Amino acid sequence: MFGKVHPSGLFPLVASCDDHVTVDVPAYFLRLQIISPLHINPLHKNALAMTLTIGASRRSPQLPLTFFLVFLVMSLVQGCKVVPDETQNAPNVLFIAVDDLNDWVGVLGGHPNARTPNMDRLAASGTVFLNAHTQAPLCGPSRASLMSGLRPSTTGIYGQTEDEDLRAAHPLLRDAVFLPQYFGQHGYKTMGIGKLFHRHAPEGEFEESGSRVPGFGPKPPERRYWDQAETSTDWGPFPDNDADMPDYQSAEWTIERLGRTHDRPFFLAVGFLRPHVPWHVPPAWFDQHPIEGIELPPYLPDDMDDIPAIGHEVAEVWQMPTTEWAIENGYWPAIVQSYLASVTFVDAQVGRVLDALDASQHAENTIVVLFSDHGYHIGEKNRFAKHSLWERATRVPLMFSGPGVPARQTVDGAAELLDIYPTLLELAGLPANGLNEGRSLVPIIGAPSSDWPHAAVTTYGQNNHSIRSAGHRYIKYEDGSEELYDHKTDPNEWHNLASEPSSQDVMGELARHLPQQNAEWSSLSQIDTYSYFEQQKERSLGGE
Ligand SMILES: [Ca+2]
Repeated sequence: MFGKVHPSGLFPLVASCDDHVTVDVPAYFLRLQIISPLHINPLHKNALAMTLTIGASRRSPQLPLTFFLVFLVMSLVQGCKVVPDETQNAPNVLFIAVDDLNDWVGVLGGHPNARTPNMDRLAASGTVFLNAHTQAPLCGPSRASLMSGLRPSTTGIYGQTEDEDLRAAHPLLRDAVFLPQYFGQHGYKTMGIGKLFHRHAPEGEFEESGSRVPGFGPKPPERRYWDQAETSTDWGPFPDNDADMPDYQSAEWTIERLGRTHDRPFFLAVGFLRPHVPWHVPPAWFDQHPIEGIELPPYLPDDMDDIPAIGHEVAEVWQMPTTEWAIENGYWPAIVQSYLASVTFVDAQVGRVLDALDASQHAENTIVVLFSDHGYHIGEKNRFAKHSLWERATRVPLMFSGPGVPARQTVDGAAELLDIYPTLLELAGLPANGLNEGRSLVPIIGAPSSDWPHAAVTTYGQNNHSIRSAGHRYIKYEDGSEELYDHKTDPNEWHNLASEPSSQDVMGELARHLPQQNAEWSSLSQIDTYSYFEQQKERSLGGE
């Protein structure tokens, strides 16, 4: 377990040393003890002791040699993997990703008809972030960001990127350690199923992969209401049985693994597909949302009139239904019902997994994180889509529970999905990853009412950013156009205040959160159904 290093044996150790390294140069000289930052974490009961014993020859105690040895050992330790203590008190991680789930979750209050008893139960058993936002309003770049710990504006991954292309998409990603693998490198058993990265996960990311059923679940033989090749958007009850849904099967796979005894702590990830389109789930879930009781979300017909021209281009979603169309055809209540039914269905799958965890030997020693990759407009701002820098598309559920996370707690401070990576490391007592651009939320989990001066940044394309603070949303596009919304008086973001003289100070303050870097588009990333993004990528990469 512990490496014993002789000068001649240094090199083999570099690849495999762990939490205790002894360097023993014949005879005498220097004894040095290093307590790494890891041990200061009070949440991790099994503080690791790292002791370096350096001996140098009694016959040759020259100072230069000693310094050389100290330097060598420090370099060695920096490159070490730190393995959790063998007594196995290191907490497990259950990582639950939900696809396209906006804030229509009971505890988040996004819709009066939302019915999510299981996510509400998870929230009550831990800490829920009420002002959490995605880094990109699109699956691929959001997941690439949270898994790599890097902002879209750092990597140029503004659009969809195949899992196997991720490493080649930007030089920083070549040697980056994605979140599951980071746990794997620190002694965890990693297991994952379903949609976790853009499709499932890069090859080899998980020690045990349950893969993903391609697509988004069973569809009726014919499209029912919306037939457009570039989207799976459609709705209504289908199929008859939960067991035919990939999400049900993913829960099953996860439950089986929660029932096992593992020889190491585990990182177990499950990525659910609903409420991603198509909004087809079995009829029983529609029965929980009778159409006559459905409330429509807030809608202002001339809402888009005060948005700058580029704002319309950036948020273009030509293949999706508009709200005007849905109203004209009488479909809006059915769409709302179908989305709500899809949410309640996926909530039940989350519930099955949580029940299995509660019944398992891992119940007391597992950190749970649940999040969605971005939000979704269900008619607000004349659209049924993600693809925007507004609240409906950026706000996400984000909740943690388990060891070190107080129960029945809500946090108002702004959080980003990028924060999941460093937060999980700190909760698990693992060393921080220096490449992470997010921040650990552990301080605010420990003191939710403390001052938290941070804001959440969402990026859509190159140099189009949205900043969400406690009270405002500020958007700045690449051409300098701006939007400002005051959430205290305008939670629906209907009235753009950017042109008012009294807004200038607030906008100046919020602009300080804009990323300093706006990387050029990665050639391996695309949003190719929209002309604005195709043209922006061409401009970015120097083509005309
Ligand atoms: Ca407006």
